[in-house]
Amino acid sequence: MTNALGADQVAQYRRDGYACPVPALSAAEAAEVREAIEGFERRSGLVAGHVIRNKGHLKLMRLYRLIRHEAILDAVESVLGPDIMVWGSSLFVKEAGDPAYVAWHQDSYYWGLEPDDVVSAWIALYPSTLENGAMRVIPGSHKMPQMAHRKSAPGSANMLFTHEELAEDVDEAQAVDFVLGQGQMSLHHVKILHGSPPNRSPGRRMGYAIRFVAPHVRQRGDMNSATLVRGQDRYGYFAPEPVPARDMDPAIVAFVDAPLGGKPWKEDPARAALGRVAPPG
Ligand SMILES: O=C(O)CCC(=O)C(=O)O
Repeated sequence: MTNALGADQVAQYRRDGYACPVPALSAAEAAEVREAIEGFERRSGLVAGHVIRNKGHLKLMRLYRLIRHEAILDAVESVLGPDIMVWGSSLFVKEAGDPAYVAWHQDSYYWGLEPDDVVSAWIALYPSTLENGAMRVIPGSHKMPQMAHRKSAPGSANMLFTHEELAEDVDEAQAVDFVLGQGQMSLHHVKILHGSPPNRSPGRRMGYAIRFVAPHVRQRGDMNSATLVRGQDRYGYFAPEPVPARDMDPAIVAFVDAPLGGKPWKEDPARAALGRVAPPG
């Protein structure tokens, strides 16, 4: 059975820039993915929200399987079409009572992907609630021109890597909260304004966001690798990524975490040597 979005949800995605909630994983599958992440934390003593924050699908085998999950891809296909690549993934963890928040921003501001056929599937690995800091969006903001961003105040608890935020005030009265049950997901457009408040609950909040692109999308800058997960790549704009054979393979971790700002990935011989075409989805 397919998990394609209904016509009303596709219309909502086009009009408002999001679809939510969308079924994705069973509660058991969500618990299994969570356990893969938390088991890694227990074994390594490391903080997953830092160590596998970026492209975790190349670091943990369970996440590599997750990016090919048929139900997730069916829903993504409804908005991107049949050819789908994973350009990135991000793990967002907010601990109980954590002041960390995600400032209002547009992903398009700093990803450098064009055109905007780019959608994030944010999968709730614990339920995502108003109390624990569910994500919020401004419906329709994906149709606004690209907006200016600025650095957040030094010492602020903004979780974004770039420590940036929208340069103007947001009318939060317009915001829609993405309340999700464990295993449900939201889909959001790369240009939609979004953010999330701190976790005021006694439990953890954890979401895994997979960044899907259509193969005709191009990357400005140097983060240009991606993994084909469904259909065909007729363009070759992204360097293929290595296929992990085990959790935290040191060579693959080096591939993912090499500092940005150097050579484009496609032109970097060390990364090119590591890259192999991923098996078709
Ligand atoms: O997890 C959050 O609260 C924010 C996630 C986010 O900014 C994103 O997935 O683009």
